[in-house]
Amino acid sequence: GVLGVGGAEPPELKGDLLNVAKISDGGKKQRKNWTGMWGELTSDQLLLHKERQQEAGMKAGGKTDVVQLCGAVIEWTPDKSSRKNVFQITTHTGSEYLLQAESYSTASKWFDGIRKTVDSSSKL
Ligand code: I3S
Repeated sequence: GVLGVGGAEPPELKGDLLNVAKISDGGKKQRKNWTGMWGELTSDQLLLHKERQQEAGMKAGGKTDVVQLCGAVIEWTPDKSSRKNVFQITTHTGSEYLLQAESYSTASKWFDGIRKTVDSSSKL
């Protein structure tokens, strides 16, 4: 893709409930287990919060999964689930996450945002 001089700030997204299944942890296959998680996209990470309040930085006792996007690969993966709007993030350490949203507009908004973050953080 073509970025202007200085690049563009990656869009930061939050506030959507995403269905997440971690299917590999550092190359080790995991049993698929879909869980609703609150997404938050930063300049180089996808944070997946168990509790919505964690988006605001408040303690909520839930846990946050941190997906490093530098060197990651993101792709639509219609064959990996019977669900619609499923895409996969493969991190540089070989962890694989399936993400899904009921609405295509929500799924594609996150796909596009994460892809831009992957591109910009992998360039540094
Ligand atoms: O890829 P799979 O094995 O068809 O994924 C399904 C299973 O993980 C299933 O759990 P069990 O392993 O306990 O049967 C889940 O309930 C399904 O949601 C998974 O399929 P989908 O198509 O929803 O990703």
